Amino acid sequence: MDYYSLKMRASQQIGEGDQKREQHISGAERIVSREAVEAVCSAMASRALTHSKGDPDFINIKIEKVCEKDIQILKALPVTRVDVDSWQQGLDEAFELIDKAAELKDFRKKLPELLRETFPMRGAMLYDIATGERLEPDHERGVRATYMDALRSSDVDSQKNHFNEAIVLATKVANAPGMVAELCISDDPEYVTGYVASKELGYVRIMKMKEVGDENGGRIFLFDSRKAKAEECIEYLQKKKVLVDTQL
Ligand code: WAQ
Ligand code: MG
Repeated sequence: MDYYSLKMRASQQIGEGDQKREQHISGAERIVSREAVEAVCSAMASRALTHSKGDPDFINIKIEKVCEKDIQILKALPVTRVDVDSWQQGLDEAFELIDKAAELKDFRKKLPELLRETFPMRGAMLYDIATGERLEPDHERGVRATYMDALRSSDVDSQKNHFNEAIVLATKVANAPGMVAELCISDDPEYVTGYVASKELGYVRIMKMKEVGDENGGRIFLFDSRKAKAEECIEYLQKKKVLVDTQL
């Protein structure tokens, strides 16, 4: 059977004159059967046009054929959840988990700053815990994990299901060569649940990680250059076709 990859991104021009820049509004990735292509494409357009971050003036939807033999099937990370009383406590829990995964002294002190740097980015920061360097070829954009979907998912929701999409992305990312852990906070203003994920930790949902209404969010992929080459990791994130089995 042939599959098709669909990718959507939507943005808006903001600012005046020299300050003019593209603000990312929405993005989505799917891998679906031929029959689902048109419906998914239309759902993507509708999702971009109704996003809470704003009204996009640029929407790009790219459709590509994918050979079944090039697709890797992964088992979804096991999910646990951490309930917290406040977003401050949630962030604290997340930093604690990341700190342990990175095995670096005082690393958590750096995390708020790193997280802030991800806020304007469309992709994720790829941070090398061995050298303290950022490895994204384009720091403004970051690296994007692409070509992934849930196995057997034929749904064509024009509304985003944050959890379903995040478990797919986190599972792909956790399986990338040299990946140590991921930290994620949505940039959708009304979505306050975030997560920390890795092969060892699984997918740890942290129920509150920011204030309602806050449009800042981002992702940090913690990578260890002693375990793999950065190029290999980026190649996997950006090119490898992955379907995630969430029913195992
Ligand atoms: N690859 C890399 N980074 C990405 C990608 C991608 N494919 N998609 C988004 N990002 C970055 C980008 O900088 C966004 O600003 C940021 O992550 C947040 O993206 O269990 O919805 O799509 O309920 O807003 C977590 C679900 C939802 C938690 C996360 O992120 C749960 C979410 P968003
Ligand atoms: Mg978002």
